[in-house]
Amino acid sequence: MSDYSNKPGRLRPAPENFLSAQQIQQVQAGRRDFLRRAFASASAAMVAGGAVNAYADEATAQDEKIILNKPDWGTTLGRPVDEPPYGMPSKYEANLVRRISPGLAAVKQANVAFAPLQGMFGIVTPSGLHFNRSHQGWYEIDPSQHRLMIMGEPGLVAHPKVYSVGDIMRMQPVSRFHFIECGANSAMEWANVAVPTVQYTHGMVSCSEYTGVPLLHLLQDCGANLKGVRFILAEGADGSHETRTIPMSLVLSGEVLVAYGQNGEMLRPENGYPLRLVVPGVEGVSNIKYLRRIKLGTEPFGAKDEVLGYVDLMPDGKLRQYTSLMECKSVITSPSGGQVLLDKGLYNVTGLAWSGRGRIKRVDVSFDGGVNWHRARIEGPVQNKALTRFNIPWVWNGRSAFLQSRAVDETGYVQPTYEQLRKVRGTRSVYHNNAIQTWQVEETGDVRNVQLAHS
Ligand SMILES: Nc1nc2c(c(=O)[nH]1)N[C@H]1C(S)=C(S)[C@@H](COP(=O)(O)O)O[C@H]1N2
Ligand SMILES: [Mo]
Repeated sequence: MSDYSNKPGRLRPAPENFLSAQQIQQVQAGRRDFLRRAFASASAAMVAGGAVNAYADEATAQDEKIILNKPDWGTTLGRPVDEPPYGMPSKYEANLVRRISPGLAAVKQANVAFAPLQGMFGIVTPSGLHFNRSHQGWYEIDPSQHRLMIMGEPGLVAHPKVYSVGDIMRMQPVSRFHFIECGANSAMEWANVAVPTVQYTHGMVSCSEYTGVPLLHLLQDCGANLKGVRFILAEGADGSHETRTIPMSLVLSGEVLVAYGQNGEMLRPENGYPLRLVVPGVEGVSNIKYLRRIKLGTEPFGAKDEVLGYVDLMPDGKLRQYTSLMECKSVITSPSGGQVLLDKGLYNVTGLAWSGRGRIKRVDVSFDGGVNWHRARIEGPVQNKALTRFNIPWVWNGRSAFLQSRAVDETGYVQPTYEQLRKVRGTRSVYHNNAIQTWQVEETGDVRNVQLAHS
């Protein structure tokens, strides 16, 4: 697990992409004057109660040169408006990409590409940056060759049916924002491996606006005996034929979707095009991609990834199974591991919170490892089983600091410390880690992943 040579560099609050190579060199060589002055005036303004000038310094010679310059882009004809026909991010943002964790799986097809949470804003994960966990690689399925079958144990479905993608798109759709988090998100942290960046500690969570049809409506269309069904089995069409049991109560709530839309367009192939099951609040593996079959039944189906995988080894040696709900969790995404605070002064501390039980009620942030807590500002909208963004301003005084966030959901559940979580779950778990994350800001400004003894 040692080769993280592809870890992202100094991102925010030091967005190196916006600095010239010369400026980066200056910073790395310790000549930080151009930023020191900016931050000094910012923190002075904070102390004085917030002057108009708090976030930018007086114009420097370099600023004047830029503002008075007449660059190509201000004096010539730009590019044709239909090139490219499908837009791409700026080439200056090329660092913000999904990354594979070295050593996690022998073959790349069965690995995870983690989402770069450290560089994202708001709550929507751009589709091209959504994490990708595939047990046997992803496929580009021809939608005209894809079908979804709904069937069941004897007596449970009056009219078993096979739907095309077009059939499903004719039905009345709903659009909802939901997170998907792999049950193995933050897995390495159980063993305190301290992987270096938030991309690897928490990058198996993403949030999209999904468009699709409640599975309930499809079951009604098939004349399912809704009172008789207690569990459903969902199966994917890919080589892994991922299968999972889902309690019928979730389906009856109307929340479980057969989705084809993601962030305003069709699902991306990596994320299950042309159909995926969205089971809000439930661990990623239940959100079956390339959905091809739903079977209705009366007992849990005992699939591989609920009996052997995605289970927790408890202190008494028993396996905890069918614990699929993702409990309330949060993480500071910036400043976070691998980033560098270039100098003392004002920073925006930002992060994400979510709960498989509903809406986020509040998020508190600590700068001293959990001794004092400050209520973060929640940036709406706060939605059911969706990522929720929080922000809080902080002036770094140049000394070692321990940054933590702690979320509370609408049920009153409070995100636990590692000490609290290990008391219940022991130390042999891999999955379902929702403990409070600590980032240490060292005196050098480097940010590290640490775990404190009593938090
Ligand atoms: N058909 C199929 N569905 C699947 C998987 C898979 O490999 N095949 N992986 C599961 C797992 S373990 C997770 S965490 C989520 C990941 O969804 P994503 O790749 O869209 O992020 O999909 C789930 N659904
Ligand atoms: Mo997963």
